[in-house]
Amino acid sequence: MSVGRFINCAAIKAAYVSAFRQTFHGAAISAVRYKSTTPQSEDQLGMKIIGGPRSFINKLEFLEPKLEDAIPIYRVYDTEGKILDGTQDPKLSEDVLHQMYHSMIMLNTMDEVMYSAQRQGRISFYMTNYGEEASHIGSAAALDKRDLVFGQYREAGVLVWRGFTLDEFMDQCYANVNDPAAGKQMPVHYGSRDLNFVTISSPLATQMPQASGAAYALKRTHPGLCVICYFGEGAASEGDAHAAFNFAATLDAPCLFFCRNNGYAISTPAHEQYRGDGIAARGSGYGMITIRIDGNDVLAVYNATKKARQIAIEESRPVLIEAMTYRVGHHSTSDDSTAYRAKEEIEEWTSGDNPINRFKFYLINERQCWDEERDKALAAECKKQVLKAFTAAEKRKKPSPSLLFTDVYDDLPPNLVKQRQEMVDHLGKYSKHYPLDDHEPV
Ligand SMILES: Cc1ncc(C[n+]2csc(CCOP(=O)(O)OP(=O)(O)O)c2C)c(N)n1
Ligand SMILES: [Mg+2]
Repeated sequence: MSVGRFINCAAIKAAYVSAFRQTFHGAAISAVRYKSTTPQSEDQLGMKIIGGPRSFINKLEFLEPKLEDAIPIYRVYDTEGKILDGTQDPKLSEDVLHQMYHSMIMLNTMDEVMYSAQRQGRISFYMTNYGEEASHIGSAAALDKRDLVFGQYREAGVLVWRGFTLDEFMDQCYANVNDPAAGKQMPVHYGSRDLNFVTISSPLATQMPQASGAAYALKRTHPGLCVICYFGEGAASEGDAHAAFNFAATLDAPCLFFCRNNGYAISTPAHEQYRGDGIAARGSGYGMITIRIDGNDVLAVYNATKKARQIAIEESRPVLIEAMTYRVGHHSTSDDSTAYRAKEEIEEWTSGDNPINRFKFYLINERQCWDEERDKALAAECKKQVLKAFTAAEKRKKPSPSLLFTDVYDDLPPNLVKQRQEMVDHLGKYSKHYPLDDHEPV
């Protein structure tokens, strides 16, 4: 009951339609279009109507969402990395292309190692980014590094692109002495003031109204910069998402709302998440310029984000991007996705529409700037670097237990002063029951 229309890609439409039928049949059902049956304009009627220009019809007619009106999906290359329309190839330099590919492989390698580390009980929790590498790297590469990023939690690739080091990733996940939050956040709740990446927070969509507000502030204080706000199609059901869209639209705030529509919100598939034509269809309702893109095509993501950034800044308005992708991994290490989706479905996306392979095919076949030998060498080098950072992070001590009480209040209130003293006394008395040697002194 769904359709996935791509711009510039009639040939592979059929394959995608079937894939999208399975996973995105909520995302591409329909789009509302306004019909014009002999309208009479506001001017003709000589009326002023609050809320903007209106026209009238004298036929009783409801708007019917239609399958064929679904917003199409913009893409640059197909699943084999073949360019569909040469005018759409951004023709990035080999250096930039290699940097993008390197970031995708590094992200992937880090996920592999950290996922296994969690399974072995070495860290408490982890979330992989498998399948969404192109959405992260394509969008991050199109931004100015001074643009402010509000993430949800599955955007580690944006940090890789910006230069967050492997040590920083590992130290946060291990909650060791170098973790800026001193273990008070769960793993993958990264943040970096230096890299203009606002710290991740667990409650869904809280970053969205904050992003609208920050974009409004940036417009006033730093013209020429914008905010990008990443969120999942599941988070888009939160009230905060709607408040964020409306504030950004009415305040003309330069905010890029980047929806990662990966088909699932933990176990809830997109078709149970919403009716209508997915997230993109909401854009026009808020007066936002909008595009739906192939999130597994790194060049489509790059082009769309670059143009969206230009519009947001030059016209001072928000832009909504819906990137269609697929969450290949489990939601997190607390989830087993085979309980609610078929293994064949995962396999189909892993092999049939793999963002890393598609980019690699483009590099090899369209640009002749990559080969299998270099590919193997890159994979080995990334693994070496990730393991080195991983081993170092694991060896570092944990923060002092006293830091449990810092960073919330400037002056610790008396009840917490008392609790801290009780903790110190308790640890002194029962020290042999706690791994205190692994920690900095109390
Ligand atoms: C306000 C709130 N409600 C529920 C949760 C539990 N929760 C964590 S992630 C998640 C699913 C989010 O899905 P989506 O936004 O599509 O992002 P994805 O995990 O697919 O990247 C839910 C329901 C939460 N963290 N916050
Ligand atoms: Mg999702």
